[in-house]
Amino acid sequence: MAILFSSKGDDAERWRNALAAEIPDLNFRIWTPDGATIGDPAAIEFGLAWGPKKGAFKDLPNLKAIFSLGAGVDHLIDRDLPPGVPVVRLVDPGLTRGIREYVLYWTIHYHRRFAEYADSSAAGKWQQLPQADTRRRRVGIMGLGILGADAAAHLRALEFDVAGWSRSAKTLDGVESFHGADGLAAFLARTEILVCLLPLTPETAGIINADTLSQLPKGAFVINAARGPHVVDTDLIQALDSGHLKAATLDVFHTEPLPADHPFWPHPKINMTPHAASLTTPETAALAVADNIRRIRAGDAPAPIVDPDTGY
Ligand code: NDP
Ligand code: OXD
Repeated sequence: MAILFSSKGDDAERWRNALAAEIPDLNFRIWTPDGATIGDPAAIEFGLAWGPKKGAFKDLPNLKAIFSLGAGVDHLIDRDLPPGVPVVRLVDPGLTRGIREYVLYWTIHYHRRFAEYADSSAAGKWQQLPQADTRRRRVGIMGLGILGADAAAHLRALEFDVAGWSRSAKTLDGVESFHGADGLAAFLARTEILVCLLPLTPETAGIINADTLSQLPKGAFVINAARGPHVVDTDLIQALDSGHLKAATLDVFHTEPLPADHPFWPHPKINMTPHAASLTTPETAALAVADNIRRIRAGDAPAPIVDPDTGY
């Protein structure tokens, strides 16, 4: 039994070791363009991938599942994956914790006006600002799945006024739920700090645009920790430059690494991180992958499987 690894950026040796610790009899093979390292294609039952080369998982007659190395699966689009083989998303408490920290950090940063304190400090100015109250700060999370629901629960623990927007209606303790196209306007109108944790699909691409940004109250903040193409870059810059938005935090971009001449780099109201809101850690993520391999071996379905119709 073997697993075939194909990723641009992930550390193959760490994955090999982490999986070996869980499933010692799992052969770990690394994809190369000439196919030389694959060995017997019939022995490969699993794929493990982030942005694999097109066709890397073709012609493997016993392939049972392809595991995404991330929570998102847009990196698997147009990769000529074999039809009918389930694609399994990564759900890893380590990944969830990272996003939680990122969302809490930036929400508190904006809520407590820490950038203004940093400016005062740099200018040698002693100036207190009015104390903000979390109970009166309206945070809105687009995407109430594994990551969005977790972030919402932890924001609630700090007593933020939290709402979420998803495809289907949700019942989450203390979180106001909006859903579907019909629920978007009301969700945006009440949201002072907008957090995007949506998957990238044809329906969600470009969702942070001039129209949706204009529906946020003046002085709002945007935190995008999902995918770059959720944002129409020029619309975001326009909303910041006009003063409608106060600031934005971006972790993800249309092109990564962000090109050196992109106008986001010098923008004074944009805070950026290099797709590092939460990094996949092999030592924790391998537990989830190994768990699913055991399920498949026992004749059960892995989870969560991507729905090809919705794309997430
Ligand atoms: P889930 O699939 O668990 O959740 C997705 C959520 O988005 C669900 O609530 C879903 O609604 C909602 N949604 C999907 N499509 C729509 C739509 N058209 N309209 C409204 N809501 C919609 O995903 P995760 O929480 O695990 O991950 C979310 C994303 O976070 C990933 O796809 C990835 O892109 C990004 N990510 C970024 C990282 C980073 O470091 N920057 C790290 C990890 C993930 P419903 O519940 O009704 O299905
Ligand atoms: C992910 C990511 O999808 O790292 O997990 O972006």
